[in-house]
Amino acid sequence: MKMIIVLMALVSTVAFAKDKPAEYTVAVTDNGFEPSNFKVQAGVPLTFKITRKTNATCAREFTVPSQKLKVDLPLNKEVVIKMAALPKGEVKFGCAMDLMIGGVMNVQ
Ligand SMILES: [Cu+2]
Repeated sequence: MKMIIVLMALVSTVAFAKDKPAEYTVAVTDNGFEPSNFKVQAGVPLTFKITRKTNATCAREFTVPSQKLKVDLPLNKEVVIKMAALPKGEVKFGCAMDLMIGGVMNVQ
């Protein structure tokens, strides 16, 4: 009986970890999105915390064309963006001008 309880606790812990959204902190600087290339967990809801720290570039939105996502990034203000889980593969993101400034999420 004790064994079963331990097992159940373990299973619920794993399920919780799987459902917990993964968080990514991104800054927009004179160098573009930082990081601009990062690994993302597949099948897990995503939360991005993005702060634009420069006015000197055109990267004033966070767009993810494949997800039809476009969010304004006000200067020096953290924007929290929730995204549904992504399938495995490469997902491009970037500025609103055809990702001229942008990066790639490697969804694994
Ligand atoms: Cu641009």
